[in-house]
Amino acid sequence: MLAALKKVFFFLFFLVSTWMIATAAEGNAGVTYDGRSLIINGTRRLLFSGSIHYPRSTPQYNFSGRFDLVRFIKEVQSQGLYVSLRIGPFIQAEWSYGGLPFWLHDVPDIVFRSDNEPFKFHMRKYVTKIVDLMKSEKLFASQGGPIIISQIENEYKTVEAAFHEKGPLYVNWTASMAVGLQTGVPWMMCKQDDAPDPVINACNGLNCGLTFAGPNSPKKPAIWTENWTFKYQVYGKNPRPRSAQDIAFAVALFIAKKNGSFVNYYMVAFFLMVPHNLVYVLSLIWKPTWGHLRDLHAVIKQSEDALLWGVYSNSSLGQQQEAHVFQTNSGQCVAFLVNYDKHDSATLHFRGATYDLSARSINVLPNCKDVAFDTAKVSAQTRERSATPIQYLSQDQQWQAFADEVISQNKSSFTAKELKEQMSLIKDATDYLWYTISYNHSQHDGPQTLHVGSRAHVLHVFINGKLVGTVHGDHDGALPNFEQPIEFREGWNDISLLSVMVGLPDSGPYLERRVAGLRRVRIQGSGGSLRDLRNWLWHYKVGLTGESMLIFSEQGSETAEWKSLQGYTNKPLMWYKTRFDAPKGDDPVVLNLENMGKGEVWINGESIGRYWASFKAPSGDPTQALYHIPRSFLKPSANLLVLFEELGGDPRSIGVETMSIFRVCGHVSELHYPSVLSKNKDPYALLQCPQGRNISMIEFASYGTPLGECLAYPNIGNCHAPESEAIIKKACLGKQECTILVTDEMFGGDPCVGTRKSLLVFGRCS
Ligand SMILES: *[C@@H]1O[C@H](CO)[C@@H](O)[C@H](O)[C@H]1NC(C)=O
Ligand SMILES: *[C@@H]1O[C@H](CO)[C@@H](O)[C@H](O)[C@H]1NC(C)=O
Ligand SMILES: *[C@@H]1O[C@H](CO)[C@@H](O)[C@H](O)[C@H]1NC(C)=O
Ligand SMILES: CC(=O)N[C@H]1CO[C@H](CO)[C@@H](O)[C@@H]1O
Repeated sequence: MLAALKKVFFFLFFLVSTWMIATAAEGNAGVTYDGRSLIINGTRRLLFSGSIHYPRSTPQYNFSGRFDLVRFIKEVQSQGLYVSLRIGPFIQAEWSYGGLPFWLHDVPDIVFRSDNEPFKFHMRKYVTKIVDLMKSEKLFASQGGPIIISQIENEYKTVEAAFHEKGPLYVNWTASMAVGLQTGVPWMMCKQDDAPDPVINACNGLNCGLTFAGPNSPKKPAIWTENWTFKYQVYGKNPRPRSAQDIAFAVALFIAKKNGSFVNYYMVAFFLMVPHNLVYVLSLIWKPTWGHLRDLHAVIKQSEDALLWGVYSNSSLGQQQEAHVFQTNSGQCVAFLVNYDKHDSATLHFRGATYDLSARSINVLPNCKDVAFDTAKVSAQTRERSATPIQYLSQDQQWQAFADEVISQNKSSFTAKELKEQMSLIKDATDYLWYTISYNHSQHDGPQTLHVGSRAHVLHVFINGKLVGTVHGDHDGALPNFEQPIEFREGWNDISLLSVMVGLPDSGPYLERRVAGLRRVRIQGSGGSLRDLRNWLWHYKVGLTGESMLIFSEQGSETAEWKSLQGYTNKPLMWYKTRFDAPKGDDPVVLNLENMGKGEVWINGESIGRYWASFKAPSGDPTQALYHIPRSFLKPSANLLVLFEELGGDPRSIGVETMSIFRVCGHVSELHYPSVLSKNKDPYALLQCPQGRNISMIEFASYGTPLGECLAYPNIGNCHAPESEAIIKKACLGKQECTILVTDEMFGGDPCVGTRKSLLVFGRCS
């Protein structure tokens, strides 16, 4: 089908897959660039790619064992793919500390990402180490390897002003340090419009076709390093997916208007839970986005010569309409007709012909005459996935429980007469810090109210070992603030405050100065008395008892005294343990944690991430309920599942499920364009079940004016070809895939002359 080579770009932390859209490589090795594109082996190239943060996917790599970067890049190369190495070291990536290791925080006099000697020393050491590692394995394209470009820093411009005169000095230093390493392939900086020569300034964003100011030299190509395919998803918020039409519009506009020649989709892969307070449940492959972009890439590939070697011109075709044209001397021509109008369609006149454009759409004319692709018309199928419960872990006897300790002063590990900053104690090794104190109460004092102000993410308040309240902040910046009347007992009381972080901050200037943990603790009496406890003698303990036992590992779990489940459900600070067999087959495996509170899960000792199902999004659902268990973490049977539940939940509500595509849907009108990858001249709907599954049922089919959409409830409209269902059943039932032309002939004649018709069809896979 797609004749182009498949190429992948790997970004250190960001892996990028691409279809190389190019003619055969020839000439000198190595990579250069000009104002049009990267030049690989002497040839201009149009590139599409997609990112993966490889430590978030499996297998993971450090520089040894699972984190073997060299092995990873060689694997990419063996697949015939290219690599774009985004070295950082700051990568943001919605990752704890933006990818910087926490020990940097403790380097004396350090200021991150500034013209600061200690930071520059460690940055140079790291970047040199990576580059030398790649060079020693001959992995740069200049050495015959797959790495065609590298990136230094990440979106620095967004924080640069905070560093005053040291910002520009740092930018110049990073550029010359990187270039000095002589990789033989170009360097880029994303979101750094003044990237010093010869470093290429690249764009990140949702709409680089509109927002990118362009390369800062006519000798540099337009590169889009992060095209956000999905909006950042955080606990307590609804998911914000991005439509296939919107992404296709943005990509086509970047190529047409900004002369773009390299687009990287951020992200394309399915991830583990990430450490910061957000979740990615993203995988483009089963969405219509995937097929729609594949079709766009194919059209762009057809026009590669005109795009890379043609002369560019543009013209206005109306107030909100434009044409962008690339034409070579030899007559190759591609045109992009753009309608920016978000609400209305437009009729455009271009080179003597008339074109009807939908609202906010781009039509691609690979011969400057016939439309081959419309960003607003998705011919690709929509697939629906669902989770099928395989095993309910609902039996009491399946589970064992271990109660973690509420730390009172005699269990603490050190003391201080102040409220300590949290991150410098937990050092990214745990989320948890205990602050405890003894408080002498006399009934004469009357009712008391406890106030605790925190700059961490969650706070649990225990009085004499009992949980009396939990408060938490949110991604918008709200901080945990506890204020509640407390019934202290006469005499000494233990106040145990468990301060919890959900990962470290991931961005912003002066990350090393950020503070977290408790800031204020006061007890207010009814008579107006106020005790400020900030400088009392505080007792501390870093981390949980279960964590220090490595209770989630096979060995560690044996050292714990597990109890039977009874009496231990819906209690805070509980560890639960069970075993389960891997589901058969190779569908992705997930754990359904919908009814749990907040915590973390380990499978055979590997964390699959934090969960926070009790923090509901406005929709009323947890932001994420299903947690992916990579198959590579599983053995056929008796897999160890350990979870820590912070707030209280019932592990018997947890299920092991598999994800599969159960329904496929096509919604294609007479006006849709067939994919240029197919031989069909007419629009068509393609229904395709995954390998090993067939279309077992047609749930709905109507050619005419059906109501509804894929993913929505369908119904027959005013116009309906009565044979629709029978015809489609005949074409599709029992097959893995079927193609249905969207034409009158296919459906036994025109059911309503003069009306625009479409086909809406839902098939079930089993
Ligand atoms: C690197 O990965 C291996 C597993 O492949 C692991 O044993 C080792 O502890 C890791 N090293 C670090 C520093 O995390
Ligand atoms: C450049 O061409 C040579 C010879 O055809 C080939 O071995 C090499 O892999 C090519 N390099 C890249 C980066 O495509
Ligand atoms: C950075 O380098 C550019 C030349 O690449 C120079 O024009 C500029 O003045 C330098 N900035 C600083 C702050 O040194
Ligand atoms: C690094 C960065 O800014 N990432 C962005 C990636 O894309 C999402 C949207 O998909 C943005 O919200 C992130 O901020």
